[in-house]
Amino acid sequence: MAKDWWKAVVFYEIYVPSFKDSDGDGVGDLKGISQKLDYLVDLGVEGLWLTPFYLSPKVDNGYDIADYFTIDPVYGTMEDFESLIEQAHKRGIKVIADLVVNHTSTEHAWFQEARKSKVNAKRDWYIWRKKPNNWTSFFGGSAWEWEEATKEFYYHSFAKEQADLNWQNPEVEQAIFEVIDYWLEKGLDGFRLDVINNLTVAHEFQDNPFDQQGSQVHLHDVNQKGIYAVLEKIVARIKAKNPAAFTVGEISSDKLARIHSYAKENLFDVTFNFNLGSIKTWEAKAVFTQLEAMENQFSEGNYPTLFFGSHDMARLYTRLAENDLAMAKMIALLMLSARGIPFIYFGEEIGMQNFVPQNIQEMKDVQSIQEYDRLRRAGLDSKEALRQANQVNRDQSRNPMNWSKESFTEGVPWLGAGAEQPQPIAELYEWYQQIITFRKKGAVAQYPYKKLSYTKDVIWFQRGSYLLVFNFSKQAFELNEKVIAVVMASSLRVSNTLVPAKTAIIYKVEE
Ligand SMILES: [Ca+2]
Ligand SMILES: [Ca+2]
Repeated sequence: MAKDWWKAVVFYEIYVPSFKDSDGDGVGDLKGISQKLDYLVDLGVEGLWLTPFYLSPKVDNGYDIADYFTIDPVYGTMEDFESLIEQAHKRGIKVIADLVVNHTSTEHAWFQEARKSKVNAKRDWYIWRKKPNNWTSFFGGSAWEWEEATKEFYYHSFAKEQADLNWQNPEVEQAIFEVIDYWLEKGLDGFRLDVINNLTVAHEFQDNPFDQQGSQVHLHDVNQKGIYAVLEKIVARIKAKNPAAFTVGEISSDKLARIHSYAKENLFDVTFNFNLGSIKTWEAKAVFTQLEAMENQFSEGNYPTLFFGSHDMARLYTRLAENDLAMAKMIALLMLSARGIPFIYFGEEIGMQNFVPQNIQEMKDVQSIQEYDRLRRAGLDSKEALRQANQVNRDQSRNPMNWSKESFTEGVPWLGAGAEQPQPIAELYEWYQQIITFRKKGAVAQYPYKKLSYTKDVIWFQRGSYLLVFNFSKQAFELNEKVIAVVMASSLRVSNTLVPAKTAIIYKVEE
């Protein structure tokens, strides 16, 4: 297997509980994914990223792992996993999965041991203090939780049910190495490494400073000095086991230089850069600014990632395309033709929209529930607290895949009703399919940008012998370039050189 197979692949993120339910209990599962592999082949994706399916109490939907070596029964069995890998590989689809090693669930046997006494052999696998400092959790509130039994606080950078592992302890490293070996032996083709720059903290435990808006600056609890050395060892272990394994790091930062610093030789193949994906509106200047910044940061042979949706972001179709098919088609073409490694979030190819809980009982995301409770304590009424909490609610994009109007109707879907979704948009699906097919021919993805440029409301770039034009405006314009032919266009045209409003076009041009 070529070591850099991932450079040509379109990835597809599957949020496991929400993709396909095979047994009618209302929760997506591994067998369900196997049943839909032909759908993914038809769409053209060749890489899957599966969110956690390991044993978990699911306080944070599986990102709180209670046993790294066991499949959670709600998602199936080890046989189901092995069969999924086999079936995927047979179809030329690679599979990567989350490696969540910043923390474990407090239900993990390691933590259950650690909490027993201060002299327990596992005590130092986690981070304990007699007194908390001012560090806050990324889900809100103090990052320290009191343990009455041993009269100390343990550290959790996310929910209190997710205790941070102590990466200064070499035993932790060895234990996680076994996890890595185990899943690569099972046939995984790589890992998406969750919140990976949070792994180490400053062991002087200095208080964090605050910015001018009064928000805490995470100076001492992320991107700490020892982090690169630890990550290099993790990556070395992965590549020793499988030199072709792909690694993508989730770096919590909005600084491209910082994000990029984790994507290089001996570190990750790529890192998620959220700046492009999380832009607020589909506006040419904002998109161009990000493309240009990525181009300046990532040299040739070094790839940024391209995505506008994930299980942590509101759905692309609602948030960015404003429920407008023409805009969704432009976004898709940009994501799949710009320089970088694209990650489609499941359902965006059929135009799935946000799920918005109408009451607190419907809310499942630990982050927004904590925010709701905080707002209620601050005196807001339930309606206003719900409205504000929904703005940070990650359930928005976690609604079940809308396979049809009848999908997820057996049993109770774990989250919301897929049936409330409008019908899947066949035209959008076919557009994704066409672009991916075009991309696979290799005529674009392997070339650097020529003339990446922007004028009012229009972005264009050339790669190889193709010119891509994105007209963000509400007006058509006449293209003043010598073109050979139109290869694909996201809307109807009256002439080859006319670029209608809200339209993206691929032209064949002289190289
Ligand atoms: Ca199920
Ligand atoms: Ca940590």
